[in-house]
Amino acid sequence: MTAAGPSLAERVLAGDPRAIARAISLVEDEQPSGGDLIRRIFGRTGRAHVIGITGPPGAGKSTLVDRLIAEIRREGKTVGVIAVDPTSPFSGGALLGDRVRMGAHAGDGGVFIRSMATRGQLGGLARATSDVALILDAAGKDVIVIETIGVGQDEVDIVRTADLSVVVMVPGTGDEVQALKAGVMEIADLFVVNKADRDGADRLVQAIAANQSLQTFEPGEWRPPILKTVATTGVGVTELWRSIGEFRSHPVDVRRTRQRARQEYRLRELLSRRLLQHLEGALPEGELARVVEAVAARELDPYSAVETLVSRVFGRRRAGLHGPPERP
Ligand SMILES: Nc1nc2c(ncn2[C@@H]2O[C@H](COP(=O)(O)OP(=O)(O)OP(=O)(O)O)[C@@H](O)[C@H]2O)c(=O)[nH]1
Ligand SMILES: [Mg+2]
Repeated sequence: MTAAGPSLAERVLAGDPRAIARAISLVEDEQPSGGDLIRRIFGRTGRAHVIGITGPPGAGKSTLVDRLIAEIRREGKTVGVIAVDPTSPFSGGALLGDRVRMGAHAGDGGVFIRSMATRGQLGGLARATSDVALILDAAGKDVIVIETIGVGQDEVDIVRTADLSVVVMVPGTGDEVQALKAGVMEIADLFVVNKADRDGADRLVQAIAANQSLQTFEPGEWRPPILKTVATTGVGVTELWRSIGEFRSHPVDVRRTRQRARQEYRLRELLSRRLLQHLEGALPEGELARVVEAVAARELDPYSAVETLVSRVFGRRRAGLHGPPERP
């Protein structure tokens, strides 16, 4: 525990932008003081409405977010934006683009924008993003928007931290095929066909609708609407914001179930990381490396390796990972 801990937490809770930025850096760098901070502020979270916006590079997500910020501010609400940067050098221009575009809100104290870089560590970004969302939530932001690129597993994990997920697609890019592959149909609460000023927008809407018709919906269940927007001119953005509001006020159970699922996911994730740390710390020096060698040399299978390692740390009787525990 650092001496700066409590005051930083207090400053975050008071909404101090510099404290928010500092707190975000701590969780981004996976500092222990970051975990300490989350512990202090967690009781004051759960109030913000978290919106995830995902879609392929260049789909117009940032332009759309920029428009949404205006809608949110018009209602007098405050907003925090987390723009998750791509790892791919091909979309490296995105960060600058985001800065330039969202820079229009730079002087507005009710808007906090932060870009986050992917570090290439699996799951690390999803974890950091959900912690950043907690910080912005505790800092009193009414709405939190998380922009992520792509439709891969990392994005799905990030989107899992949101109350509502918007999937943005663009006509004439074969997005519909990619979407079906990556299981985006399951995470979308709202589909946006952006760049509707281009040819093929209606075709894409139909393709999504056709896919949706294969899904079964319970009576009263939310059926993700498919909206068309032109982010550059703002066409359809008011309708999008209204739809987001409708989802929010629709079935209370959906949100509650999702929040519970989100907490469970986080808890399990933190737990497995902690247990792995414990195991690594508890094993004799070089033991893990020796077991890895043995598996690599095909002297030991991975299942037995796990059994051996776990029983060495936690004891034989509690270590039955598969099959019944051995008799003492
Ligand atoms: N014609 C047209 N262009 C658009 C529309 N929306 C965005 N654009 C343009 O598409 C380009 C990419 O927009 P961005 O908002 O940066 O897209 P993004 O999805 O945030 O991009 P990444 O963050 O790099 O994935 C920009 O040149 C925008 O001006 C639209 O509705 N119609
Ligand atoms: Mg962007």
